[in-house]
Amino acid sequence: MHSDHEIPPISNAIEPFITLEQFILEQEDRFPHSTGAFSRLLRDLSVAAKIINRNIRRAGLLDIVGEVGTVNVQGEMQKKLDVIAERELERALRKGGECCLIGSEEQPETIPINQNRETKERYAIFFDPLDGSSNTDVNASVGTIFSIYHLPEEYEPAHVLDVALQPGTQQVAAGYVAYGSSTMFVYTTGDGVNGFTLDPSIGEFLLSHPNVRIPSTPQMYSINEADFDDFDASLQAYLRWLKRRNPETGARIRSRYIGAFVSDFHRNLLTGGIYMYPATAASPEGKLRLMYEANPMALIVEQAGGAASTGSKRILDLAPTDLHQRVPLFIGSRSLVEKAEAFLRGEGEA
Ligand code: AHM
Ligand code: MG
Repeated sequence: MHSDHEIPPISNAIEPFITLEQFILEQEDRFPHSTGAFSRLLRDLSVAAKIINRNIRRAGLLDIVGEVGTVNVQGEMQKKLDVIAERELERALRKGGECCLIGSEEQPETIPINQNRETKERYAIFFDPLDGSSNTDVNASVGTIFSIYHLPEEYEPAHVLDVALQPGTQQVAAGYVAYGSSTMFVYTTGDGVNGFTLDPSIGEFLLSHPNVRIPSTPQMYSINEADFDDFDASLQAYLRWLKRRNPETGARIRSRYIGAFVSDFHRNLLTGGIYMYPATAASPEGKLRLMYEANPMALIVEQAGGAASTGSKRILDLAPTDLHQRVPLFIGSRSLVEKAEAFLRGEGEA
């Protein structure tokens, strides 16, 4: 017990630390995909993340908040920080040399890079440079999402997108960076999920969340309920079911919606819960993009023991047809995703 005036001791740190780079290097021997080139690729992404982080942290002080004045391929006004994040990722990947194809939310077409490089290992990377970027104007959380695929040794350059567009099950790795109250780099190579927190004093991501598992008792649901009237009646019924008190415990799931997928996903991954962006009248295919939003998060959530679905199909099994294709998304704790699927099939409880 502590008196009112006594401050309870706070444990200083979890020592000894392992840095993201050390962790990646240690994995090299253990996994077929973790070669030197692959390790360098992850390192390049983490360097870009640190630079993006630096810009976000000072955004209110520099002239980098607000819109650029251009519209991206999604028809959305580009934010200055969208453009900065995109540029830093592209720069890091060009410099590193392991990535041969970039597909970005901010670019209409894929960008071939490092085509003349003598390398057997060629990777394609799809990313959302700054997810939830409308949040930057109000000092709320945002994120970066990435998805990595192997490219074959030989391919016809004109058809590179055809070989790069593969189902999510083929991802070599996937991850995200959450720029929240602290900055975290979370990724999977298909052997569990690990999270690293940036220590700004030494400029390193340190392993803080080893082997993340999504809790089996969900705490949160996340959806833009302003669209309620646009939802299918079966989804409305599911939402009503989510709001009920647990008849045994009296507990009720809480609602949280930040408006930045990375942040909502990250919180639900740690607390247990479900994030939903369904089809609506305005967005009949949903809003989120398969290649750089749904697929990478689907791999992560499955690796953490959760599930990701369109409402009727497993996200990772979808055969992509377009870089920017959209997909309805129900992602999080397996029990809640399966319940959503049941309601959408018309098999929910009354
Ligand atoms: P963005 O990638 O252009 O930022 O769009 C995706 C974002 C998600 O991060 C967020 O969950 C969603 O759009 C919010 O959309 P809405 O305002 O319709 O709820
Ligand atoms: Mg996004």
